[in-house]
Amino acid sequence: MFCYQCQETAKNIACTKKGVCGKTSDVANIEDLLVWVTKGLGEILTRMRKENKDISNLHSYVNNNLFTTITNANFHYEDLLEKVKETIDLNQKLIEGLDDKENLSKAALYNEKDDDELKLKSQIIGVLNTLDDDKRSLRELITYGLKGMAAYNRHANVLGKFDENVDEFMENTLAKLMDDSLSVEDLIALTLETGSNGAAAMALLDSANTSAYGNPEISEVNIGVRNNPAILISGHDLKDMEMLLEQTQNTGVDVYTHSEMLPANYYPAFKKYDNFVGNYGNSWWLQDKEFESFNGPILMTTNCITPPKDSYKDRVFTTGVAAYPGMKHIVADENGHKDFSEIIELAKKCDSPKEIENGKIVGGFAHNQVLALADKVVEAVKNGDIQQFVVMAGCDGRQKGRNYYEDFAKALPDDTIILTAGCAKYRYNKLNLGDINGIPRVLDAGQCNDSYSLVVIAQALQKAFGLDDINDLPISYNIAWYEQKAVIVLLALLSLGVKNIHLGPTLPAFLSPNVANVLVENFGIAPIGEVDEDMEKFGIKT
Ligand code: FSO
Ligand code: SF4
Repeated sequence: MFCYQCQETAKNIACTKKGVCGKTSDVANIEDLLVWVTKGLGEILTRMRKENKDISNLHSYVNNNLFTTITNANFHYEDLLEKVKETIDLNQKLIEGLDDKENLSKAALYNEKDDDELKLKSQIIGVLNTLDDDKRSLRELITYGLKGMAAYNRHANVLGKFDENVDEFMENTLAKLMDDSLSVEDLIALTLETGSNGAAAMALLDSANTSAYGNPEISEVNIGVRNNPAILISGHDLKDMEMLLEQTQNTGVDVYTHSEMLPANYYPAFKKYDNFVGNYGNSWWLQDKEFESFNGPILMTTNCITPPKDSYKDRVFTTGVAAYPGMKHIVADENGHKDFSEIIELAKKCDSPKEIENGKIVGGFAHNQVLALADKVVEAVKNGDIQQFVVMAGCDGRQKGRNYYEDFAKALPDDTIILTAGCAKYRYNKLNLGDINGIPRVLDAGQCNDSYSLVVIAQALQKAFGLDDINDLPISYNIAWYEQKAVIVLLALLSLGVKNIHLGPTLPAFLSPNVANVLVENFGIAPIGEVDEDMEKFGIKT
């Protein structure tokens, strides 16, 4: 195995024996094979599009395959092997229907069915097959961006929203990633295009979420517990959230969110369920303690699984692209409906959650809500009550160096506001940082995909202040990354012209020195340093 797709990769070089995330080498290898045959599928779909063939129901294979290889989504070798075989079969079937079958790639033509042969192939098909350091770096940067984009695209598709341009770009780009004639310059251009398509995918998901569930609104979220049996739901899939709330009505079973599902508490459509109690616990990496004390069943709707302890493993269920050996998996029927009755019945037999904290946190500051407060915000900036905004979006993680983000939030002066999205918020959303003229100092827009909201807010402020350049706003970017959705968020920000982003806790291991230089020179990307130094670099007066 050779995997360096996430921030916690071993020694910030690569995981080569076993993943720091807990992934085995077999799983890492079969994921590489799945990505490879999916590149072949991308090429075939691109050709079918040119031949005006109907491919509308085939995009989901691309999205699901890429999404399932995101860090902490799927640890299940047999499940991934099945997906590889299914894709190979699909590729062969689609090739038969092509008018032009000439010059297809090896990935498209690959037609192995034997499990042992597939395993052998998976060991030699990885990242290191691209020999040139810079091309490898850019190809992987784009691949990880596509994985993040696939996740957001899939969430939007599940809610009935599609963007043919996004699908076309993804499939075409998968094919281009196998094209040896593309130069480093071509790949840099493709990286930026990946960012702008990522922004389109995030806009699509934003419209899918808000049209299905309303605009997030200022909300106080209970972080304590009630005395009923309960189910904890984690991950990012709001459709699963809706189905779980529907099915738990009048059963005596409560529902709580964990980690990235916290923003479900901000949507009007979910507030009507009186068994939806609030949020339990913190970000994904603390699940081994928090799932234990929760006592009831847990539903993982997307990535963010950590290897479970035996004490709660049999209470964890997966669905969608998430899978873990030994955990029960809930599949959707042909209409997308999922039957959660087994989880609900199990909940009834479990103790109610143990309280680990109490009180409330405030969130729900996606673009619509913040723009409703725009006059107040603009006035506070003009009269000097707000000195600066700091975008501290992205991911949380286990590494010690991430204390930096809590220290940074604590050290920010009282006239600054943190704009956040993603699980990074758990480093400072319980610090009680107060408010400025009634505007809370931590404005949580939602999940990592809701970083899109932060861009909409920045663009609205740019207009309100009559500025030509988004970088002239009093906004600094101090972003934490962990997995591949953060990669597409970063590329989207770059494509929108945002400069001088500080990225931490470490720069991605998959950036070669030359590619890192391109990002530094053209976009002012910088690693984090010491809190005081960074505060000064951002021009924040303490
Ligand atoms: Fe965090 Fe996990 Fe949303 Fe990621 S929960 S780490 S960026 O998967 O997706 O923000
Ligand atoms: Fe290592 Fe991250 Fe890959 Fe897991 S996903 S194997 S931790 S680089």
